[in-house]
Amino acid sequence: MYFRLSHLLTSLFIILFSLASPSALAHAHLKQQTPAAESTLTTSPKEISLTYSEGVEVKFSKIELLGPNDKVIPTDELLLDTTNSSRLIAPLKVSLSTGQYTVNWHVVSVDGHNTKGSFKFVVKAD
Ligand SMILES: [Cu+2]
Repeated sequence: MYFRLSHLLTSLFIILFSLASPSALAHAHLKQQTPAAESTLTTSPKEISLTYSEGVEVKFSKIELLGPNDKVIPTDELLLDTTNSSRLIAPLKVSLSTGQYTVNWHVVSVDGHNTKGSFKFVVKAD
């Protein structure tokens, strides 16, 4: 009986420890984006904005915008929102014409962990 109980306690400790591990909690997950994923816009956006669950390091983060035929669309220097260290802004240099666009992002959160992802949106600017 004693052996079984100690075995159970050890398992419980391992489970609690892995749940409480900061590395499992502190990654920057994308919470909100503008334009919204899978949305269709009738006018070109002025910027791409991404809001994360954690503060991010703008110097080590990247937003890439691809247009129709995977053509790279130039964006201005990536900015951190001055009032929200979890929000990145990529101002657009050009007006987006009709087509499908892909945003590929890669960020480093303030705890040094990397996360990445991508989403698409459509512009129908007729
Ligand atoms: Cu992390």
